[in-house]
Amino acid sequence: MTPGTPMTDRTVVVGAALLDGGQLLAARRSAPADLAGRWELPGGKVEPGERPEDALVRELREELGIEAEAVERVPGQWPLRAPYVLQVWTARLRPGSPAPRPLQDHDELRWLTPDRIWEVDWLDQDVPAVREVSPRLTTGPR
Ligand code: 9L3
Ligand code: MG
Repeated sequence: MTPGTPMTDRTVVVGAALLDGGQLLAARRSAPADLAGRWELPGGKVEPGERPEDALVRELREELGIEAEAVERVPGQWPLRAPYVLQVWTARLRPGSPAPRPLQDHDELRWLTPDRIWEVDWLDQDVPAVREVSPRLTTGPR
């Protein structure tokens, strides 16, 4: 990094543990090729100067066509390809939001009940985050 370059949020990738009715939304990536077919917590890169919670709402609108809100940060952060790190928030649909549909980067969505959470092939990087979130399916936002 150039000396004097201010540190911003741009190395953070936000992922959403979108919870609804005790189920977690998993999204299957269609791109890039090395990630296609694997499942993730939907989200993406925080833009310079953007709050991570705002990036989450923006990414969910772009990728899934939903109106969502961040609820709380899941403790921890997990390394992605350098310099990115994954941070995760639980999130919920706002009243009246359309149902999620795959608009970009995904080709399938699935709502997972707690007993089914490990039935999809999560991206390696998302596994620790999903493990952290899974107990909240029974206690988190309904
Ligand atoms: N990534 C990993 N797990 C996630 C997300 C949302 C993203 N839950 C990785 C995949 C890409 C990078 O972060 O290598 C940037 O994500 P995107 O902007 O392509 O969604
Ligand atoms: Mg994305």
